[in-house]
Amino acid sequence: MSTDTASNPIAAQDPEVWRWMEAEQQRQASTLELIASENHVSPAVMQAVGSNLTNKYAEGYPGRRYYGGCENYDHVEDIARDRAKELFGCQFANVQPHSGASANAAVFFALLQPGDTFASLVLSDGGHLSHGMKINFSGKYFHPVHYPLKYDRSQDGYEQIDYDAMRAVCLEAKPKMILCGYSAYPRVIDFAKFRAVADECGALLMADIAHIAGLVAGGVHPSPFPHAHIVTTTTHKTLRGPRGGMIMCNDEEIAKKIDKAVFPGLQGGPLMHVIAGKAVCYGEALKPEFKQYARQIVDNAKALAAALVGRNYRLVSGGTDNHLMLVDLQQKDAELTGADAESWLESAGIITNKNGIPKDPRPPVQTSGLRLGAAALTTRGFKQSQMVQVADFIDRVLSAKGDEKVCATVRGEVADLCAQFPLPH
Ligand code: DSN
Repeated sequence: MSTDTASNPIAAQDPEVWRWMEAEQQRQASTLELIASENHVSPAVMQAVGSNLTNKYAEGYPGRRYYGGCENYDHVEDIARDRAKELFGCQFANVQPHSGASANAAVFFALLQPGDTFASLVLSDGGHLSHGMKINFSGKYFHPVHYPLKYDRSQDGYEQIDYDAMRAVCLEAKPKMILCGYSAYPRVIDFAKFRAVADECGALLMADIAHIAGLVAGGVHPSPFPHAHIVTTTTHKTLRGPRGGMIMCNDEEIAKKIDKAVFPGLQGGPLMHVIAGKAVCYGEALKPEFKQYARQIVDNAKALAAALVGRNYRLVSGGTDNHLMLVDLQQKDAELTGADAESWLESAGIITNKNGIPKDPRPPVQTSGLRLGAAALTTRGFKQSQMVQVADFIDRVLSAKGDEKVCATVRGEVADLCAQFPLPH
């Protein structure tokens, strides 16, 4: 890439930083991104996030700002909110949360009092740290109770949510809020069942659709609306937007409380360049092509899952309905940890993350599982046949226990495959 000042100011002005940005470009271009929470954004989203909209404070909301000069920002935020509402079919959207965790924090602080009980899936079963982890705000200032998965191998729906047990936990604990939506759960979420239990125990239902937002927007996962009272999401996973968060609902009173909790409760100035990126991403997701993209993500995940099962890997819950899967490495090799698998695969150009599996005997820094997602590869244009190739790469590396020669050979094949499927440009 050019290093002259006009076309590449960073390279010209600050080669020390540019060197690593360029290296990162190379890394992304030549490796397979299988982290289920990551994606490759379009050049239009990238342009918005790198734009002059970073220059301004716009504390407040459109038409009610605490700084002058916000008229253009008001339009951008209005577009983002309107598109979000259209995309997800809801009446209110707050597009200011800096991240999914801060969106979740805003909901807790808007609708619960410190010490209030809420129900969720524990992190080690696929939940999220902001769903009640002890050292997170959610577990420190609020009181989580956790509903289980089905842990008995002989049960139908093994390692899937145990909806009867969830109901029993909630009727017993009488939570003020029930959370559904997860970070490492490969199955469809039955939002209607959660809402029925929420109604039975007088709780609010919050759906955190950070992982599946793009699938919901694309119509390949049921929508949390009209069941959930509050929906939070990130914008950068399957939705393929900039790194950020969002909160949606259909109730004006709840919406007002959420707006206040986001600003001035938890945040100051919104990241308006990121909000512009969200607006652009929602515009992309409203196009018919996005539906095909979402469908292809699920088809690709299923193809990868089937190819791994065919190579004697066990998947948590036996497969996937969405964009991700959780490989239980123990069946393939009792000694193999998620940490080793992640590191060996990385040396072959395959980027994944170690992940605990339900009832994992190993600690989170090791784990017995590997989480794989199909969203980023689908963005590059991968179809089912390439996903089978990816399963083959993974199996060769893991079967060879990370042997250097095997990793180097696979690394070359990965680079060749990547060259055929360039990043969005
Ligand atoms: N850290 C994200 C993930 O990888 O799923 C969730 O916030």
